[in-house]
Amino acid sequence: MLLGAPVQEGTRRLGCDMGPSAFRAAGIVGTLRELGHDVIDRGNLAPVAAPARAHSNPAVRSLAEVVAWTELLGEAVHGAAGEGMPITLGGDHSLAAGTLTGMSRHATELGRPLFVLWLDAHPDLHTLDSTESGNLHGVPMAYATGQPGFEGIFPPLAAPLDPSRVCMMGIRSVDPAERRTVAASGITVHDMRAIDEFGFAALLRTFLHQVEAESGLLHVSLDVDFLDPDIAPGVGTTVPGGATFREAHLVMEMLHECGLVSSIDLVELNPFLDDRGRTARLMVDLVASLMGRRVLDRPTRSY
Ligand code: 4U7
Ligand code: MN
Ligand code: MN
Ligand code: MN
Repeated sequence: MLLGAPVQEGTRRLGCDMGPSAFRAAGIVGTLRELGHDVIDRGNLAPVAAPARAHSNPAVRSLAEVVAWTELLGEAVHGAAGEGMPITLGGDHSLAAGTLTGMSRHATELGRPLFVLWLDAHPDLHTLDSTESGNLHGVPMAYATGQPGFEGIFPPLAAPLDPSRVCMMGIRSVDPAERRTVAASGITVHDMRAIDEFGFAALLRTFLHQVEAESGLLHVSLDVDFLDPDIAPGVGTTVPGGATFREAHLVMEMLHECGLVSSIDLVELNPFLDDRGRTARLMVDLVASLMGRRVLDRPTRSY
């Protein structure tokens, strides 16, 4: 189930609103159908205009818009999860507040724990009080893991994510306030240093075994800036030293083999900054690997 979420109010740089169109132009629907999946493209969602909302942190921008997207996506993703696998086409990463709201409700109804694999250069762990940029694509994980200051502003989650069920990979840009949250929260954060040292496969395998052991649902949130900017220039927040082409495909292939992925965010694609659709095509190819494309057939769960 494809849901377009052309939100760009979570970032200062315009262009993410064209993300859903670029995913479609790069052939996401046909690619998934060729792999044998039934695909329903629900088109793009649009929240009703919300009155502006102030916050005691004057840096915070577009709060009302992001809250409206969170409510809308919470409903839409919850509904879609009951029928299939919601794949949300962003849009900036603030939309994960909404997709996680929806998946949290779905998981709670099923009585299963929700796990999150966060693939990003950034941990997106700012609170509304700690953000200095005021860009709300930097806050969704603080919201979803129950950090303070979102109550009464954002909709409550059915259950805040248990930090021990969150794994972040690819991290290489962390602000001081986020660093403190990482240390205090118990979230597993594999920065690029850890990945250089141990490799994606070993670290991801450990996490997937945990999801499997607890019969969890696994939500995957893929920020374009997880990838190295040399292969994925179409994003506003490039950070050098990201995942390579093969590392990213390996992660996707392992996710397919584990068979536990319940829902996906594809976020931060900025077609205005892309090089003739290259980043959009790479993201679609990564989704193909996650959804079953492989070089040679392998036994399932061969990792
Ligand atoms: B993204 C940043 F200061 N931390 O808060 C901020 F470095 O969704 C970046 O991961 C946030 O792309 C990046 O603005 C959000 C900055
Ligand atoms: Mn992000
Ligand atoms: Mn339901
Ligand atoms: Mn990022």
